[in-house]
Amino acid sequence: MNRPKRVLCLQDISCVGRCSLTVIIPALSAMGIQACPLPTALLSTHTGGFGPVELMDTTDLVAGSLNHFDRLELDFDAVFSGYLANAQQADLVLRAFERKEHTLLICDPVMGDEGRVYVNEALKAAILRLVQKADVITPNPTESALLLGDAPEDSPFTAQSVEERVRALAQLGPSVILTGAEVDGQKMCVGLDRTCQKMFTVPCHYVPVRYPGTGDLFTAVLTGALLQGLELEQACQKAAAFVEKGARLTYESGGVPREGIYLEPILPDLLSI
Ligand code: PXL
Repeated sequence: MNRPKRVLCLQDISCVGRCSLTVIIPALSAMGIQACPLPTALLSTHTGGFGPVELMDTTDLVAGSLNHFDRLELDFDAVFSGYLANAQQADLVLRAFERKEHTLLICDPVMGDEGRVYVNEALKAAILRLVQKADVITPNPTESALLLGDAPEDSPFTAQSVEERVRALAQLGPSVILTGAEVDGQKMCVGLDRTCQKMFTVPCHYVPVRYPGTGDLFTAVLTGALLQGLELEQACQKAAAFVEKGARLTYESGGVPREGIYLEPILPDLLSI
């Protein structure tokens, strides 16, 4: 048997609230892929609804660990970055992106949502540098506007305006999946695969509640599916269907939104994805 593929995951650990590494690790493991977590911060909970959090900065750990991996000449099949605590960390991720050729580079440019921005100008500029090196990016509408230097508005799209947005993002370099876009009244992912220049849409049925961590879970399943050899469009379909199922189950079960989606009961689905 070949060794399972492995992904260096640069994200935070939020102890409670099912997001970032606490959903990414189980999802990748269930897909037969080794997740190597390098935490960008340690938090008591995520920042979306539990009040003031306990937070430990781990920038030194990230820097030292990347040096250690260099000394070991470790190879990763993919590097996947998400929540970053500061611009220095984003520049460290850039180093991780530049370590080896033939590594799949996935950047979820975590900067904001629903028109709100979580990052300062320095971190925004550093994330833009990462995006330009990445193979695939998965911004939400707010992040897509920020990446293009626009105001972080989260307004609905038309078929034409969403195509313009995605093509402009692809001009930065990577393949693009714009997540959670409302296009002519329908929520969808809109993608552009740079390898074949094909645009595609994946309609999604949203429940009327926002759960934290759904973007992290989406990009984790997308990464796993790409490493399994699927094309971007098929990988996007798998990831969107899985997150949609989790959100529906949680909504129908009356789950508390800030706790995230009920991942544990549906994790077995990923064994055969
Ligand atoms: O992507 C969800 C997420 C990840 N990490 C932290 C967060 C959140 C959402 O609020 O606060 C620290």
